[in-house]
Amino acid sequence: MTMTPETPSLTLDGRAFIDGRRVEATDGRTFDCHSPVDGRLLTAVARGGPADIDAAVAAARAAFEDRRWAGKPPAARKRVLIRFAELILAHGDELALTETLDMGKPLRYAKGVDVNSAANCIRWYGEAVDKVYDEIAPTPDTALALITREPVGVVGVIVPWNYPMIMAAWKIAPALAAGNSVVLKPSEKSPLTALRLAELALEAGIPPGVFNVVPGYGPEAGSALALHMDVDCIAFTGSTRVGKQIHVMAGQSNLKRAWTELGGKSPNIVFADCPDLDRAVEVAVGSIFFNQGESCNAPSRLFVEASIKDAFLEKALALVPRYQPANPLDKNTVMGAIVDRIQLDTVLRYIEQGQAEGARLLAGGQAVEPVPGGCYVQPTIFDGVTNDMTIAREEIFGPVLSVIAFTDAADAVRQANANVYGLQAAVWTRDLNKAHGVARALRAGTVHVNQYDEDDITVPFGGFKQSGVGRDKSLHAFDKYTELKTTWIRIDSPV
Ligand code: TXE
Repeated sequence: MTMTPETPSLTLDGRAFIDGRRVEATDGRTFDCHSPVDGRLLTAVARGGPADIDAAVAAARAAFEDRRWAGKPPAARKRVLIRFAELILAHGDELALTETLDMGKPLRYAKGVDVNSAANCIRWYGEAVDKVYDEIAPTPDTALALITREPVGVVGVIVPWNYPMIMAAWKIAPALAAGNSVVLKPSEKSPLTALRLAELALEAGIPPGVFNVVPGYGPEAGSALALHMDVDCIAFTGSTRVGKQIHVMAGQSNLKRAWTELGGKSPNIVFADCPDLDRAVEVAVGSIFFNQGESCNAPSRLFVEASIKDAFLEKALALVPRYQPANPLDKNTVMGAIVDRIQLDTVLRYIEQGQAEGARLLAGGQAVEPVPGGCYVQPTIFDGVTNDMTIAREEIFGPVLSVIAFTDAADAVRQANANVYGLQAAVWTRDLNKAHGVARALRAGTVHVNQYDEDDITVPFGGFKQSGVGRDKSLHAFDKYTELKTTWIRIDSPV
C-alpha cells in the first residue's frame, strides 16, 4: 500500500457483530475484501448467511422484547446516541482510512464528508428524540383518543457501498432513536466501517443485541434478512433492480414494512439566463465527478439550452484536468478509485455503448492506473447525447456526464421527466417564474434552484417513481421506524 507518511496503522476485523460480540460466520465461511486503491487484500470478512441472520434477528428480538433499549426514557437514548456520535468523531481518522481503503474514495472526503455526516446524523436524531410529541385527536369530549408512536420492532437495514457509513447512519439513527433494534447488512464491497460502528455503539452504551451487523452477499445474507418472518421493517438503499425484489420479499414473507432508496438519473437543467455560468459549470462538473460519480443523486444528465451549449462545454472541459483520478490516500486527491473491478468494467461498458450509439466522447473514457493494481477511470464527458440513448437512460454509477441540448422550458421538462427515476433535479435560471414553474413540473424528490450542493440532515431525501419508496433524513424518517397507535379512553363525565 502506497500510504502517505501520516497514515496511521490499522487493524481490520471482518467478523460479524451479533449480540454485542464479534463472531465468525456460523459455518466459518469468509470472503476476501480487496482494496480498489491498489488491489491488495485487506482482510477476510465473515460470509454471513441465513443462520447468522437468524442469530442476529433473535438477538435483536430479545433486546426489543425485554425493552433494554426501547424502555429507556427518550432523554437517556439521546445521551447514548450523542456519545455514539462523539466516538465516531474521536475515531474519525481510523474510520476514514478504513472507508478509503475499502471503497476507494479520497481520504479527505472520507473524513470531511462521510465521518462528519454520519456522526452529525446520529447526533441529530439523538437530539431530536426527546423533542417530538405525540398527539391527542380532536374527538368529542366523551372520550380521549391518544395517537402515539411506537417503535416498529426489529429493523433490517441493507446498504450499498458508495457511502457506507452515511447510508447506514441515515437508517440506524432514526431507527435506534425511536427505540428499535437493528440488524444491518452492509455491502459485500465495503463492509468494514459498519462493523466498527457497531463496536463504537456498544462502547457508547447501546445495549448488546440492539445493533447487530452481519456482513455477507446480497442473495445470501441480504435476502435472508428481507425474507425473515421476525423482522418488522426492512430499509434498503441500492439498485432499483434489487429494491423491487425487496418489496416482493416483504410481501412474500410477513408483510414487513419496506422502504427503498434507489437509483437516479438526475437531470440538471441550465437555461441561457442562468445567473452565473461559471458557477453552474463548476457545480455541474464537480457534482458528477464527486465520489467518482458513485452517487445515486449525481446529476448525470446535463441539459443545456442550445444557445449556450458550446460556451458551457468549453468551460466544462477546462475543469476536467482537476478531476483526474489519483491515489485516494493523497490529501490533494479529489477523485479516487472505483469501488471494484466489476463496477469499473460496468462503467467502461457504458462508455463503449455511448460511443456505439453515436454520442461524442469529449473527455476521458479510459481506465487508468495512477496506483498500480487499482481501479480508476478518467472523468468522462459525452456531448451529442439524446435522451433515449442507454447512457442517458440508465444509471452508470461512475464519473460519466451526458450532455443533452434543449430548446425551451417545456422541452427541458419533458426530457427531464422522460426517465424511470425521479430522485433529484436542478434548474438554473435568473427568471423566478421559470424557476418555480420548472421546479414544480419536475417529478423528483428534491429540486435544486441555481445550485446542486446544498444538503442538510433537516431535509427529506428520497425519490419519486422508481427511485424508491419513503424518505431518509429529517423528522419524516421517524415515520418509517414507528407504528402509529390509537388508544381510546372513555370519559364518563362526573358532572
Ligand atoms: O447494488 P445492489 P450494487 C446502483 C448503481 C450500481 C448498481 C449496482 O446503479 O451500479 O446499483 O450496485 C444487497 N437481496 N446503486 O450491485 O446490488 C447488496 O449486498 C437482498 C444505487 O452494489 O442493489 C448490498 O448490500 N439484498 C445506489 C445492497 O443490496 C441484496 C447505491 C445494494 O446492492 C440482494 C448503490 C438480494 N437479492 C448502487 N442483492 C444508490 N441509490 O445510492 C444485493 N443485495
